[in-house]
Amino acid sequence: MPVFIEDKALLPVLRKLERGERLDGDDGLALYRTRDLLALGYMANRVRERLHGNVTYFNVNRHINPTNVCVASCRLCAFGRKARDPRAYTMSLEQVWQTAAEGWTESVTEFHIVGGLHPELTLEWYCDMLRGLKERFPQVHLKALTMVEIAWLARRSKLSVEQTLARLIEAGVDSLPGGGAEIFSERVRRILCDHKISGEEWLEVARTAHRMGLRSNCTMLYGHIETDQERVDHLLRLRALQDETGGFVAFVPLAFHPANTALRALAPPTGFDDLKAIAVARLLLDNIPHIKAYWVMMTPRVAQVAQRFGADDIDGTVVEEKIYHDAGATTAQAMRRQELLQLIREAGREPLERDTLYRPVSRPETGMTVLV
Ligand code: V47
Repeated sequence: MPVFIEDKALLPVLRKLERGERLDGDDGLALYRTRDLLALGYMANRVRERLHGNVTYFNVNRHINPTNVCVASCRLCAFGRKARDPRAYTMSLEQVWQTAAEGWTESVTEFHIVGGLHPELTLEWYCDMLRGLKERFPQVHLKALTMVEIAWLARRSKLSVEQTLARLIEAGVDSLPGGGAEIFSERVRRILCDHKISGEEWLEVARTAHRMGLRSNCTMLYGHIETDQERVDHLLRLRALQDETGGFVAFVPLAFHPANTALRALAPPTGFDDLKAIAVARLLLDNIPHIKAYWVMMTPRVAQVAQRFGADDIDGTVVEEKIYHDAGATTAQAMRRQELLQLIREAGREPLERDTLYRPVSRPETGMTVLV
């Protein structure tokens, strides 16, 4: 037995990895069930280094949440509000553009735009918002609207998902974020988010978007009431769609934050769970290029360690995060580029600034591509 493995149940997985064989559901379960985090991390790190060498990616981005008004009442969410709630807000188009301009620097390469399922905002409103952003910030990539928001806009405007996406693409959407996938299990969705589209529908919107040439990310919300089997099923369904379309760029495991949600009595996932989520994802999702340790959700400390447990990305500067902070996150709302560089370097990795599609960003002022 290799000296780094304590849990014998991991040996068949290691053999498969050595032979370059694909892991199956049983392997996934063995990975989730092990307490041998170092062996798991070692295997995931080997795969990560084979794919990305010593590089850790980051980007300079800004989150914009145009509204928190949401017709769904997901028990997992602390962000959404009913329209009559005094804490509800909906930005005007001018306010969205102003928010985008706040703290603006030439370095920003991405706006990450998501919000609630608003009962009144129309598809045309979203198209105007996107057009206005493109006019003002033509060089910035618009990663906007989750599969859930797209399905909602399609339903409200009585268009197909394809027609809705065509309008959004024409208005300036460049790619889609990975949110709203939660856990595909119908059992869990009935409890956590029964107003949301089903897992099958989420995958179908992603399939359509990929077929139309849009790339997207994908996520899994873990650490609530899901079983290991349901986690494995979720990852394998993403992997199956990726075999078909190749459209996913990055996978982002999202740790559940229970504070201020209907599930506030649950204990939040631990650092151990977070590292495991990263490592298992790296090993099972053999066809998704990037695994992102989102520092806002994991804390910068765990996201840093995750760079040696399978992750190759730490996400970005973010600037103003609401979804996790409404759910009690105690991390900062923003991170300066310099801080990201330091976190990455201290993990012994080489920082590489990327755009949304993982192309290296070169900075004309320094003439450098790799920012080290
Ligand atoms: O869609 C909501 C989740 C997502 C809670 O694509 C919660 O690059 C934990 O999707 N506790 C939003 N999670 C975040 C997201 C994301 C973040 C960073 C990068 C990317 C990307 C995507 O957060 C939601 C939902 O799945 N969420 N409420 C909560 N209480």
